[in-house]
Amino acid sequence: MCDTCGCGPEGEAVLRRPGEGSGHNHEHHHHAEGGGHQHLHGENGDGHAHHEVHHHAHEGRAGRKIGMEQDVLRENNLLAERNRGYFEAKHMLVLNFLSSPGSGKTSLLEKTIPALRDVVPVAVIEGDQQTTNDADRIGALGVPVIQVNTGTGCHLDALMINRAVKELEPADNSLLCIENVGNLVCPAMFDLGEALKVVVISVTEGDDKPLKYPYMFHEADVCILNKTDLLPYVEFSAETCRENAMRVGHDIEWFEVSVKTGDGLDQWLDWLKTRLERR
Ligand SMILES: Nc1nc2c(ncn2[C@@H]2O[C@H](COP(=O)(O)OP(=O)(O)OP(=O)(O)O)[C@@H](O)[C@H]2O)c(=O)[nH]1
Ligand SMILES: [Mg+2]
Repeated sequence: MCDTCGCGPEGEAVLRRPGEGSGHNHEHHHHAEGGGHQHLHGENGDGHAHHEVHHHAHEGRAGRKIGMEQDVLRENNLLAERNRGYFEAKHMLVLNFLSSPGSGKTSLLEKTIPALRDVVPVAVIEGDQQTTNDADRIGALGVPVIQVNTGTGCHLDALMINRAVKELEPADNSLLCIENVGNLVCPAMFDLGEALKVVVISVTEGDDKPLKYPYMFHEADVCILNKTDLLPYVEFSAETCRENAMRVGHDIEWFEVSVKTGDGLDQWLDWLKTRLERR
């Protein structure tokens, strides 16, 4: 449950048992009556896992909360469209990089930017809860970069990008890379005005992740499977992961890379160069 973006609206909990559905259909929504909400309680006193669903009828509470979340998203979407108009007017290509923490977003940028900077001007917006670690890494490449620290927030939003872009003043015809906060859930809901969402997943995360986090993979235009150099050491099927990603994001562009060894990076870079030319 995230209080900042209200990504877990109470009363919308979906309760499943093993084998009940694929995880990306939204059957079995248990809507509590009267705008109430549900709690899942864990272990009981004698150590047995004991799940109980309590329905509380706090009149209108969930209703007001969902209303607020819709307002937040509507406001975000309006501002994201303004960002998008600005980017288009400046003939910029804007990519939003998303993943769980540590999948290799910054590492991928460290390889992507040097390969493209002779082709286009590149600028970067880094999103993290704390530290300028990633901005420092990107700054070392000599490209303009702004770090947005979200504090308790778990995602970037369109207003943060709007403000960061005013600071950054990216060049016309440039490539702007936005690295979102490491999180496979909330950032999927927030349009920033980007042209493409690029989700990075690494082989240590499990090949079922696209099914478990379907919103992210549904929203993504591109999926980059990273750390393929580790495939011999983990139980992970790249083919299964690709199939799972295709099930929730039917026309997702799929790349398999090892940022560490450089394997597969040419395909990604060629594709990106083609996108830049088409712009
Ligand atoms: N073995 C291996 N390690 C990698 C690869 N790519 C990145 N890493 C390592 O994975 C770790 C995390 O990489 P980052 O690039 O910081 O990941 P990130 O997605 O930017 O992380 P956050 O910004 O914290 O969400 C680092 O220790 C990298 O060296 C790869 O292809 N293979
Ligand atoms: Mg990073």
